Amino acid sequence: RSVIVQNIAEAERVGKKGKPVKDTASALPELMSKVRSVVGKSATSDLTARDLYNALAYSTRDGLIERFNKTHEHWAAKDSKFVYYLSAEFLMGRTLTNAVYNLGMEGKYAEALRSLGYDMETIQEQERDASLGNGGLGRLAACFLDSMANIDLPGWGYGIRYKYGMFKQALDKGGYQKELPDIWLTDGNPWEVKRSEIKYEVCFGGRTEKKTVNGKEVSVWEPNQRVYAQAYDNPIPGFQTPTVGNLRLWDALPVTEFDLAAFNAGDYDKSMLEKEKAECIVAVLYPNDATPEGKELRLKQQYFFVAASMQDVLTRFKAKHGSKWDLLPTKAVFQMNDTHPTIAVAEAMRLLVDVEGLPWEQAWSISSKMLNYTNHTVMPEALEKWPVKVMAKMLPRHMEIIEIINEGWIQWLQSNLPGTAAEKAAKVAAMSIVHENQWNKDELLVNMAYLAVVGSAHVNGVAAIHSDIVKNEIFNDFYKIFPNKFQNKTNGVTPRRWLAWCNPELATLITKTLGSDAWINNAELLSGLRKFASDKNFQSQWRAVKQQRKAKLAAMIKSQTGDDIDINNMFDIQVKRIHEYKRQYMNVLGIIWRYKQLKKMTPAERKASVPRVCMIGGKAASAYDMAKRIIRLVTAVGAKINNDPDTKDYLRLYFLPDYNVSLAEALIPAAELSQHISTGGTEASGTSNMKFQMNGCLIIGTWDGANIEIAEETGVENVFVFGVRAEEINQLRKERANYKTDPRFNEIMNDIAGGMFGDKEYFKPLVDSISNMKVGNDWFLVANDFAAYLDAQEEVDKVYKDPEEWTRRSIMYTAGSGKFSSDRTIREYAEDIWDIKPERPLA
Ligand code: B1H
Repeated sequence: RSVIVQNIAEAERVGKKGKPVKDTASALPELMSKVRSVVGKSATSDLTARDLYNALAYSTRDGLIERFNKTHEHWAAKDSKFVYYLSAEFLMGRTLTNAVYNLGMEGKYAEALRSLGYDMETIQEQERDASLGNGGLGRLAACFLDSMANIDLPGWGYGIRYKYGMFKQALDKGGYQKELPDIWLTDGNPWEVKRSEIKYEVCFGGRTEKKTVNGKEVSVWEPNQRVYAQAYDNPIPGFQTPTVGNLRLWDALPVTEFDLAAFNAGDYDKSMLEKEKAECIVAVLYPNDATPEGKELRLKQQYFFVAASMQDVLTRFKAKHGSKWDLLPTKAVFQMNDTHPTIAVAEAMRLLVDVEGLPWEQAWSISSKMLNYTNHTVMPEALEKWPVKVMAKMLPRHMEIIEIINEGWIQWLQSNLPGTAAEKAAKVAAMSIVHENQWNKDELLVNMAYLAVVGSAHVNGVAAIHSDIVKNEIFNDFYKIFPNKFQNKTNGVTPRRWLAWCNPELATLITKTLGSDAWINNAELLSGLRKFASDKNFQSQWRAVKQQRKAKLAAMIKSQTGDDIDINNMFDIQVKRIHEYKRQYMNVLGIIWRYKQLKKMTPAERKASVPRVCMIGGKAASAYDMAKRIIRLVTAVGAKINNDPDTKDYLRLYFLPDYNVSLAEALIPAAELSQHISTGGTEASGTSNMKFQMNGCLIIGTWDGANIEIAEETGVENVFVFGVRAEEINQLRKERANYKTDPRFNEIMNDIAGGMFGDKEYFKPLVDSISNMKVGNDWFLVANDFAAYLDAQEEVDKVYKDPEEWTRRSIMYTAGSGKFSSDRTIREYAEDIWDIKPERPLA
């Protein structure tokens, strides 16, 4: 490479092969100028891929910032209404390729890189994922930002600039999950812009004191900790539009950086104490998915970013509109991503009443018009509840405000609920924002979801079935009182990252077939593929693309494991956070059954079977013991079957470590079958199901979350649907102590318990959790659904033996995926909840 690099001066002048460069003429000098100014090397020294990544990133950043400024000047001039998406998580993944493609600069840079002996893919590998999220909820926030910019919707994301994101997952020698810190910022982050002048004070702790101000008794908060929130902006480019949106993340800084007096007195620890305490707040993302963590530091994080974001919005509002506070809801709306930012309800009241001096009623009317809440999980135990004691200690004024809100709410209920006094009392107790802990009568809790429902203009679920559960079960009492408050907004994913950029091979074929690339911004146009679904010639091109992507993935697995994988075998993938409700366990049991069948077959019978390469990936929360045992079961079963000479040509199982956004971008285009097999009524939506669908991957799944709508769009007959439905599970749970389990299921339980895969002591709790049918066991009905699952898998094999039928279905999936573009989702939010219109800046 150094030979090539020494020719840079020459390449800059004439380009590759001595031909004068046109497009590259502008990119190469630009890159080389960044090599000098940012990387600090001269053009003739040895350039590494990392150097070129930095040069490319900073060059791209220039383009982003220029458009960012134009967009925001335009929106400011128009005084556009903004949406602020408050989220504790933004799972952004890598930025480089997405930015280069969205800005339409790929040709220019690809050519320049080629002349230096590199390609985009190698350079992109240099970037670490920004993993500031757990799973679906955080990635949804990232897709939403992409779509907001893409449809020119004035809006920002607001979150936390965690120093350590989602942990890096490795496997130790024994095949158990090992968690390593995600140190993502050490090499610098070219994609953020520090806004040194944008800094707010955020306070914690202390107490409140009653004082008389202007003849009125008021409660004054005297906190005992203060930190600064420091803004960092992350530009978000749209595609084929000049709009560049923003994700503003907050870092925490000490008010006093360094205590010189303490240092001089020899107390070195104390001299740094304040800095450490501030940094602690934003140090790390809590790695729990779909269940909240009730730790004090978590509440501190939540309040920290909410308080900074709201002050920021109010500061800008005041600069424009002074104290015309009634205008605020016409200029700003907030979307609360799950309960994590719902302290916003109390913070809005504190800012408007305590800081701006508005009467309570006026403040409430403003606040409850501009806040909205999205629920993402149906499991009641997953709704955040903070002990009153914790809240009162950390945020004493907010606790008072919540009590005032609750008193008003209870009074309102008393005078508006129908029924006898006793009936009313029962309802009031059930709907109170502050209530007893059902497991500990001595403890009072603040129910953050109830606070959000009472304090919001709109509440929504994330898929049709989920929104029904939100209305009819979780918040049914509230729904009966405010039926119009509740909506559905089925999730979506960005077709830029999740089809066009991650699967350029398929994108090229689609564009060629549809005659234009307009589908990238108008995914409904993908339905135009339906008429080619049975076209033999098109089918063979479609299959060739899949084979290409399978080969790429096989090469990756070969480099990691040394194993050769036959790309004519079916690629069967399940990737998502490890959870009992998602039932990775059932997938493994199915693989064990397949293995046992293969073992019994003659070589000729095996040859006639459908060979599969099964892949499972996902992280287990560090404290989620069962999930970790499931991972170990995957690695143990994989170790056995991948090394069995009788079966290894017909069945493999790989656990893919460190599932993250970038790995998903490599896996999803290569998948032929993907599994979305949660117990009916437990997965709110799922979003990877949409990404697989877009990439023409068939689905085996339960009638749950967005699977239902995906099946409707794809054609139910094209999806492998099985298992109990949401409406049946309550009854089945009651009966499960009595039901007869399938003999195949019992046999496998005995195999695991008997040590067929080693580690039998370690697997015992796993076996016990679903095989001893007693009350409380097998909550997610693995035993009950197992037979139906095996039947559905048999149907999968049957269809796979008919490549034309399989390919026809595959095309129908992509053709039916238009609805699941997050552009559609965001348009619905904009129209039905936010009341915001697109506003495109001039190019
Ligand atoms: C989802 C979460 C979640 N639902 C608590 N709930 C968390 C809850 O750190 N915490 O405390 C983190 C995450 N995440 C997911 O949201 C659902 O399980 C998916 O079904 C859904 O597709 C996704 C996006 O709506």
